[in-house]
Amino acid sequence: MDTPKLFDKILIANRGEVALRILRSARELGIATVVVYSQADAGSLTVQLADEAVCIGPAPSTQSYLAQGAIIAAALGTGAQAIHPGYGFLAENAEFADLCASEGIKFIGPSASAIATMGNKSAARLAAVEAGVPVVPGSEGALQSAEDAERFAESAGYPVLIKASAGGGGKGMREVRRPEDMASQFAAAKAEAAAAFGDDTVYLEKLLEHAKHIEFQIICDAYGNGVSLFERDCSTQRRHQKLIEEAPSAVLTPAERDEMGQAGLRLAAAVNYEGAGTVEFLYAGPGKYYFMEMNTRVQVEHPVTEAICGLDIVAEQIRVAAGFPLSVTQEELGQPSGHAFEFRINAEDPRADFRPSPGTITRFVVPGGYGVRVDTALTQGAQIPPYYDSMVAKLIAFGATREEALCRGRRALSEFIIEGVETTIPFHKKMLEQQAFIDGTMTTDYVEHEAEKWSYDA
Ligand code: MV4
Repeated sequence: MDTPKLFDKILIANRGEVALRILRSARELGIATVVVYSQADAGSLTVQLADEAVCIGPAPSTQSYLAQGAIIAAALGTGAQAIHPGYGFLAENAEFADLCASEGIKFIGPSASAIATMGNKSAARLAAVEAGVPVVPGSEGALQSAEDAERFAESAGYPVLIKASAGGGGKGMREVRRPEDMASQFAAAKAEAAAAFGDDTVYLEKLLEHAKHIEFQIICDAYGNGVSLFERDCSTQRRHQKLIEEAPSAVLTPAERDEMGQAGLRLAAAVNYEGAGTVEFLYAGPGKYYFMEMNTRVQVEHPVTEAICGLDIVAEQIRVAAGFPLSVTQEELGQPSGHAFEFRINAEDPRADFRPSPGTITRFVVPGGYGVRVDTALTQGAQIPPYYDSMVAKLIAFGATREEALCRGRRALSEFIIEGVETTIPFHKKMLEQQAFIDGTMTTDYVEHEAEKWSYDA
């Protein structure tokens, strides 16, 4: 192995808190930073802190953060040797990863082929089966007709889920609870997939109800080394939008943790995975875990994993992309240390069906103290534009035990002041009073079945 060398300069192809998060790790590694920004983000903190900033277009994402050509031109024009895509936008776009390679720019992430395989959910499922990773009982490959779907559902038993191969993250999923609904739901699912993804391929799985969403963070280098950075419980979701994540989960035993982590690493090895990735499982009780999807990007919720592992995941991504071996071995990681929660602070109004609440921040007081981290690019007076995702901050509360982390989370939320827009802070405060959350027995259907009825203090 030639002695690897870190990049001199990288371009960050993202915005908001994750762009600032990446910039901070790059700066600590002594790497110069270039950020691209849209006209709507001209006054952002990230633009102010970057070594160089290139305006790549007007506010709409298609004309800015998704504009592959403009981003490549900015990288070539500034001499950036690598691009970190963050999450969302182009982070899981195989075509962009290929374009970077063809332009001699290192894409900080896995290969285009690994991105493409995991982006096709039925191909990902097949890769999991071949890697000996348990999957939910499902149709083998895409379904050709409603009759195929009816035959599978009769054998597996209702309810079932129709899933779009090109979907993911809950997009293009339809529950079918009765045989008489299959034909119409099958046709609707295909039409929806064709319209949303340009690919009408669908497959079927037995619906697993009242399960937890437990995902494993893995990271692999270019030398065949891979480690599991343990799990995150992401079951507190609303309409497939995660709201609270925690690490480690409150339910896995060390044996399950090792077994599921190794399953995730087998899947990564099967696609020659390099970089950070997340393998999602549905967890229905001891020994009952099933592969759902693999995400080939750094995720919003990565800080809770950093807290329990003592590792900077973004710095590790940059180092691995530059040709360094992993900084840590599985033996050195041992078992998780402590417990962490992440509360997603979205500019949404929980009193009004979580509708977006853009506007100007007139007051902004962030919590602090031991075991508290706030990842945000917001400052007082900042504008929250309507063009992008509504998440404006992440509050991470860490403690030696789950109880300590929970208590610290309550205290930090009580200090967090954001005025000028509505936020999800009242939702988080209320969730931390719920016995199901306190007990760690939350499942993916809780929020929609319970929290929808909540009222909030004025
Ligand atoms: C499932 C499932 C239950 N049974 N598949 C949601 C998006 C992607 N991660 C896959 N997801 C699921 N797939 C089977 N066979 C439950 C989920 C799921 C979920 C479903 C409905 C509402 C919220 C959810 C949150 C996480 C996972």
